[in-house]
Amino acid sequence: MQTVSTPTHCPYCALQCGMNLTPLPEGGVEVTERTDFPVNRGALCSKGRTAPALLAPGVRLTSPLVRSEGVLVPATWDEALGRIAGEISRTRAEHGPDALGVFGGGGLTNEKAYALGKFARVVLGTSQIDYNGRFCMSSAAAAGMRAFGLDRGLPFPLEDVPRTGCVILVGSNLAETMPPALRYLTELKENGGTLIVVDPRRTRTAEQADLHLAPRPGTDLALALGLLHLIVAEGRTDEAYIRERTSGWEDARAAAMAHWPEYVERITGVSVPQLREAVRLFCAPQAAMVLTARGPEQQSQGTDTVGAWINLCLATGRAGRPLSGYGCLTGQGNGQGGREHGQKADQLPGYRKLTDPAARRHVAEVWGVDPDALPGPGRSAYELLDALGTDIRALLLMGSNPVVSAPRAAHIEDRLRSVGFLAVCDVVLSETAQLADVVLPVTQWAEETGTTTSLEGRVLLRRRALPAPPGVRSDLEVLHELAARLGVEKGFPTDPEEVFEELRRASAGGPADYSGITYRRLAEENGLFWPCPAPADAQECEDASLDVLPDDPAYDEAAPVLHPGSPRLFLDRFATEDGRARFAAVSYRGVAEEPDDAYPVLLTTGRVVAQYQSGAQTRRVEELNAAAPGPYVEMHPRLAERLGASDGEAVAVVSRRGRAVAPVRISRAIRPDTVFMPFHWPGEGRANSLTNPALDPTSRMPEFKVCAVRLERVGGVPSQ
Ligand SMILES: Nc1nc2c(c(=O)[nH]1)N[C@H]1C(S)=C(S)[C@@H](COP(=O)(O)OP(=O)(O)OC[C@H]3O[C@@H](n4cnc5c(=O)[nH]c(N)nc54)[C@H](O)[C@@H]3O)O[C@H]1N2
Ligand SMILES: Nc1nc2c(c(=O)[nH]1)N[C@H]1C(S)=C(S)[C@@H](COP(=O)(O)OP(=O)(O)OC[C@H]3O[C@@H](n4cnc5c(=O)[nH]c(N)nc54)[C@H](O)[C@@H]3O)O[C@H]1N2
Ligand code: SF4
Ligand SMILES: [Mo]
Repeated sequence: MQTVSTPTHCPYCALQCGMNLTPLPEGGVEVTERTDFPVNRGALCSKGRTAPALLAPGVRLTSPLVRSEGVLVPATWDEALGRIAGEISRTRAEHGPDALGVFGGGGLTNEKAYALGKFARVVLGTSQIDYNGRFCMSSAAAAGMRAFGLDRGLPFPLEDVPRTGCVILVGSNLAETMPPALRYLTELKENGGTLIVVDPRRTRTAEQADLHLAPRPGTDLALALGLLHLIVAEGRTDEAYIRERTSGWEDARAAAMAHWPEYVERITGVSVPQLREAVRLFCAPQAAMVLTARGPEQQSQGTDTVGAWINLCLATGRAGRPLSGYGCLTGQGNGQGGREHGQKADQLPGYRKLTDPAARRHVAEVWGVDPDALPGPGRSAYELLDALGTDIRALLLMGSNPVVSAPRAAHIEDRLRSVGFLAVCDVVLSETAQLADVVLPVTQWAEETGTTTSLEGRVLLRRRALPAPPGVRSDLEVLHELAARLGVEKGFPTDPEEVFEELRRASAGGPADYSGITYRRLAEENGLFWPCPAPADAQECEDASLDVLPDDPAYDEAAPVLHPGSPRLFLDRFATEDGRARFAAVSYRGVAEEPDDAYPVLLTTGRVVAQYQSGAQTRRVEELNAAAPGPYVEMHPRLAERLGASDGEAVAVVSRRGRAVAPVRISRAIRPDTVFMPFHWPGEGRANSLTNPALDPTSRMPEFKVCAVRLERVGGVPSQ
């Protein structure tokens, strides 16, 4: 058999590594190296390499399931879709459109995220839609918006990282969460640059650092303010830059000056000499970057915390200049695009605001509806899940597994059980799908085409490499069918390219402008960075960008009118109204739940390399389970000794919200006042049974990264 390999991208994280998929003669598909994609240059982590394991029929869902007499039983598509449409109509008639909830995911392609947002607003007429990206990078997005007027996680490509002078990496463990990206940090050091890692744990990433700062979890805001204090005190600010390119310095400066190094040392546990050393390393070179990930962001003051880190860049003239700037390492496969096209509670496609009358008019016109018919902003993810069974009576969930991944998960599980009707689209029977009234089995990345936008802001084409098995349908087909059954026959095409063409028009003129991007260009150009507007003349755009390929003789002629995309932002001006970046005048405040006598230890949570998120996918892959078989509680030997627990022994971790049991893993890599649990597992070792849903007031991000717990010996070995 002639095998043709298809160049595409990984289904998992936001690095969106390039890979080739080669169908095997005996069925299935093999992942092979794809070296032409510059971001990973062929390298993959164990998750990407083993992703095809989930394509096998035994592992995934291949038939719709409908709950009958309490159990999920196989059903036809007609029955399953009919049941969902019926429940939606009934709920809406009885309780109004806002009793219908929709929950999406940052793993969905741009086309799906766009169609889901449109479905909620146009077909259901509900304001109640949000998605799991709220739990991910929302604090960085809010801070980026506030400072720069635009949120594109990285405003520069990763290839700039090794060429800067110093990187402060705050709360990212990319050696485990994006292994191929570690290369950018090792190259930075080879080039003579320095790396500072801020993490309460000495992770595999922190081991690479020239300087590792290990603050107490939840104190990054104080740390960043203390560093800014020293920058000012040591006269290391860039006054000309501050004058010409920023606003709000006086207030931010005054706030930082109240954070004396000794005070910051007391809060964070990072010594004054270490603070000084960080300032010295950061300020020495011409160019420097600050990159944040979930560590500082998943806090109830995450937006202010990121704002304080951005302040460091602004005060030293390191934003909107070559090889310098602030960036957020977005997490999910389409974590960037997923936050741009309308599955977020307050948003319309193109990163437009639902409250902006001009945005409403533009999108309503593309959708062929009355702008006044579009609902307003709805609840944030946690608040939406928390309202299930009360204000929200029916939920359509696509691309998330909140039973494992939501904060205060036992409560959310209870809400999901009490909602009148739950429909879940998934590729596997996740813990959340197990609670559903109807489960729809959908196609997977290798079986469907679509675009994602990577953490760099690079829009990429994922290509279909093999047919889907009988019995499954794509998310787009599901939305098309449901819309039709609810009386909307048009506007929900099943062909992803057709959806993308509409997305182009809907995003045109918005902050995340995709109008100059086409599938054909993406196929030829290895991705395009947004904003990538179409040329002013729409006809010219159709001619140029849709039909002319680089190998066409007409291309040279057309090329000048094709926007090249925007790998680097803000070099001339920021996206704020006056073109200036805005300092955040923020002051330290503590976490929502400080330790006390009853709950004396801090819990932080995160990831391990071999499992992905709620584990719905990766816990079904043998090789990954062998590498990371279950939850654990990482603790310092001193804490273990105090508890009297030995390595491998089961302990209970108890918070005000619940209890989890998992074996101890003793490690000197963690602070003695803190324990760490990965959150990938359900059941008794579920870390989210413990976490605190205290929300950041701006981003509505829950405080996943810190809560107060106590530890109890339970004796014996845990049962998982
Ligand atoms: N293997 C794997 N890779 C993934 C994922 C996965 O689930 N598994 N998920 C993807 C997604 S969606 C995301 S969002 C990214 C997340 O990528 P990362 O942000 O790198 O992952 P985390 O492990 O959640 O958190 C990073 C680090 O923050 C530290 N930390 C904890 N509390 C604090 C604090 O208060 N301050 C600071 N400064 N640091 C703190 C933790 O010790 C941890 O090492 O990974 C993506 N890649
Ligand atoms: N304690 C703690 N909790 C956390 C975090 C933490 O650091 N600590 N991190 C948070 C973060 S950053 C994130 S991003 C969330 C993620 O947590 P979740 O939202 O639960 O993410 P996943 O496990 O990726 O869930 C995706 C689900 O969608 C399915 N799926 C995959 N692709 C598709 C598709 O194309 N269509 C459909 N319909 N389904 C699909 C998968 O099988 C899976 O069941 O967890 C958050 N929870
Ligand atoms: S680093 Fe992310 S994108 Fe790359 S192979 Fe691993 S999971 Fe996939
Ligand atoms: Mo995430």
